[in-house]
Order: sequence, then C-alpha cells, then structure tokens
Amino acid sequence: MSLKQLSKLVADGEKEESEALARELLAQGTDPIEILDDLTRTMDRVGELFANLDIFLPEIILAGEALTAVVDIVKPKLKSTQRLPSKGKVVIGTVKGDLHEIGKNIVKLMLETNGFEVKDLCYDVDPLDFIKAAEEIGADFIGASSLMTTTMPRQQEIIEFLKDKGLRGKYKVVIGGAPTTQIWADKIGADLYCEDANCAADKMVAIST
Ligand code: B12
Repeated sequence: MSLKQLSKLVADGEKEESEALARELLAQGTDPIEILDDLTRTMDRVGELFANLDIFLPEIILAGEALTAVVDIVKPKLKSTQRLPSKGKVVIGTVKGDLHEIGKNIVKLMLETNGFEVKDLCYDVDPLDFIKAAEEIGADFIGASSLMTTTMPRQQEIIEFLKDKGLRGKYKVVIGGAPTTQIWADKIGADLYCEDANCAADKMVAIST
C-alpha cells in the first residue's frame, strides 16, 4: 500500500478503490496533508495527459470524482483548530466561467483547519458577488481561484471593482490556481499568491496574527 498506488487509482478514476486505499493509508498513519499534496500533483499529470489527447474529458471527470471522494475521507483527519479564536473571515470561490472547484475546496478545508471562518461561494462566481459576500460577512480576505488561463482576468476584475467602489484597502485579495503565478499576482495587484493550500494557510495565518 503506498501513495503511488493511490495516485494511480485516482488518476484511473477508481473511486471505491481510492476510498478504500485512502482509509488504509490513514489507518497506517500517513499524513493526510501528504496525501492531498501528492494527489494535487497527480491531477497535474492527468491534466497533461488530457492536453496531449492521451485521455479525454470523461476520464478527467472520473479522476476528479475519485479525488473529491478521497478529500472527504481525509477531511476529518485534519487536526482542527476550530476551538481556537477565529483567525479571520474569508470569502472564497472559483471565478466566473470556471467550474474547477477541487483545489478551491482543499484550500477552504485547510483554512478552516487553521482557524478561519470561510464562506464558500462555490464556482462560476461573478466578481461583484465576491465583493457583495465580503461586505455582508465583514470578511478579512477574498480568495479567488482560477484554473484556466481564460478565466484568470476575472481575478483582476475583482481587484478593479474593489478599487472602483473605494473598498480596495478593506480586504486582502488572495489568488491561486494552477495557471496563476506570483508574477500574475504582482501584475494585477493581489495581496497574496499561494501555490497550494498549505502555503495559503501558512501565509494567511502569518498576515492575520
Ligand atoms: C479535474 C479537472 C477538470 C474537472 C473539474 C472537476 C471539479 N469538480 O473541479 C472537469 C472535468 C469538470 C474539467 C472541465 C474542464 N477543463 Co479541466 N482540468 C482538471 C484538471 C485535470 C485537474 C484540476 C484539479 O482538480 N487539480 C487538483 C487540485 C487539488 O489542484 P489545483 O486545482 O491546482 O489547486 C491547488 C492549487 O492550485 C491551489 N489553489 C487552487 N485554488 C486556489 C485558490 C486560492 C485563493 C489559493 C490561495 C490557492 C488555490 O491550492 C490547491 C490545493 O493545493 C486540470 C489540470 C491541472 N493541471 O490543473 C484540468 C484543466 C484545468 N482543465 C482544462 C480544460 C481545458 C477544461 C475544459 C475547458 C475541458 C472541456 N473541453 O470542456 C473544462 C472547463 C469547464 C469550465 N468552464 O470550467 C485545462 C485548462 C487549460 C487552460 N486554458 O488553462 C487544464 C489545465 C487541463 C489541460 N492541461 O489542458 N476539468
């Protein structure tokens, strides 16, 4: 039993087998965060296979479902700090036109585990709806995920709308998602770029304390 086998099962979209092996690995004492990191890399490889036409959309859908099932199993094993005072409020979502949500869901999970209160707007979220929700709950952070080069400009629009409304200083805008980079974050004036969920939790805890 190994992470390598789990990676193959998820990539092959074998949901039930992935769930069973994830349970066994956790029972053996494998670090849940290591499992999530490893499977994030697995999905990068699945994406490359798709880009090279070695696999097609149905296979990605199955791999995504297998990963989501593993995330649900790992979730209760993450050490929760929910009883600690709140580290702050976060509005999170995947930007308009983009339906990818697995990575965003993992970021949400890691933030909750680290003591943040997170309002999840799910996916295909209009830039103005991020701002509306942030105003409603009195958020400290707005987190925007983009998984496609075509939807990255929606992250910039959130920042531009915040400026237009005179609200730019009120929220820290955190961006992420596979095609995004620190260079992109600097270009659009985001406060924070994080390449993965661990980094997001660490950097946001550092800023908020
Ligand atoms: C799974 C998947 C899907 C699934 C999504 C299922 C779901 N419920 O989310 C489905 C099958 C629906 C799908 C659909 C499509 N997909 Co797709 N998909 C992927 C794939 C293989 C994996 C994404 C994933 O879940 N990764 C695993 C997670 C854990 O990693 P992650 O998302 O990167 O998240 C981590 C970090 O990025 C970061 N992070 C993420 N969000 C945020 C947010 C914040 C605030 C922070 C701080 C950090 C952070 O932390 C996360 C955890 O550590 C990627 C390949 C890739 N390399 O990304 C392609 C990919 C993104 N898809 C792609 C494409 C083209 C499509 C489709 C257009 C295909 C089609 N012809 O219909 C549609 C688009 C639909 C739409 N409008 O959005 C392309 C995008 C190319 C581009 N233009 O940039 C990719 C890159 C594949 C490829 N190489 O061609 N897809």
